[in-house]
Amino acid sequence: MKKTLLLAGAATLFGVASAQAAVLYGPTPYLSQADSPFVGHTGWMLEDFEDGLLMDGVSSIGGMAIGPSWITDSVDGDDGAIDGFGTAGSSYFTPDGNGGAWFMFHGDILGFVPKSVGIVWTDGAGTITFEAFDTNGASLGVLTGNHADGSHLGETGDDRFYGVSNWDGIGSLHIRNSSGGIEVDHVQFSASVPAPSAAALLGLGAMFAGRRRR
Ligand SMILES: [Ca+2]
Ligand SMILES: [Ca+2]
Ligand SMILES: [Ca+2]
Repeated sequence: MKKTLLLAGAATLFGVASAQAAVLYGPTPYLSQADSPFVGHTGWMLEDFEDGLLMDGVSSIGGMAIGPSWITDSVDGDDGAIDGFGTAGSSYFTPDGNGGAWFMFHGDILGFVPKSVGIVWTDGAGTITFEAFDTNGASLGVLTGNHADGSHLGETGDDRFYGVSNWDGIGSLHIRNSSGGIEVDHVQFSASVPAPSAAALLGLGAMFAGRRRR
C-alpha cells in the first residue's frame, strides 16, 4: 500500500513537472554539436550558418550571417578542426549586442512546434542574457552568464550553450549581452523534451527514500 502511494506520488510529481515546467540548460561549454543536450533527439535540426543562410521555418531579427574572417567566431568544430579557433567558420552577428538577436520558430513551416531550442553564444562582452518564449509570447525563463574572454579574435574557450525545453512548445528566443556586439552560432531545435537526467532522478529517489523513513 505504501509502495503504491509512493509510486502514485512520483507519477503525480512527474505529471506536474511535465505539464508545467520549462527546463533551462546552460550556460555550458560548447565546441561542437556533440556538446548539445538535444543532439540526435526526435526532429533535431541545426543551423550552423556555414552556407550563409538561415533555414526555412526559422526567422531572425537583429543580425546577419557572416563568413570566415580573422574576427569570426564560429562554433569551433564547424571548420573541421577543434583547435581553439572559429575564424574559418561562419556565424551570426549584430553590432548591437545590447539589443541582441531574436530567433523565431515557425511550426507551420517546420512541420512541428519545437519543444527544445538552443543557441551558442560565441563572442561579445559584458553580461549575457538568454530568454525563451512560448508560442503565445510568455517567458519560459531567463539565464545569465559572465564568460566573455575579452578577446574578439575567434577564440572558442568562452563559447557557451543556452537552451530550454518546454512540453507546450517554444516560439522564440532572444539573446543579448550588455556591451559591444554579439555573435552566436548553432541555432537548434527538436520535437522532444529530454528525459530527466540521472542526477535529477537520483535526487527524486533520495527525496522519496527520505519521506519513507519518516
Ligand atoms: Ca576550429
Ligand atoms: Ca558556424
Ligand atoms: Ca569565443
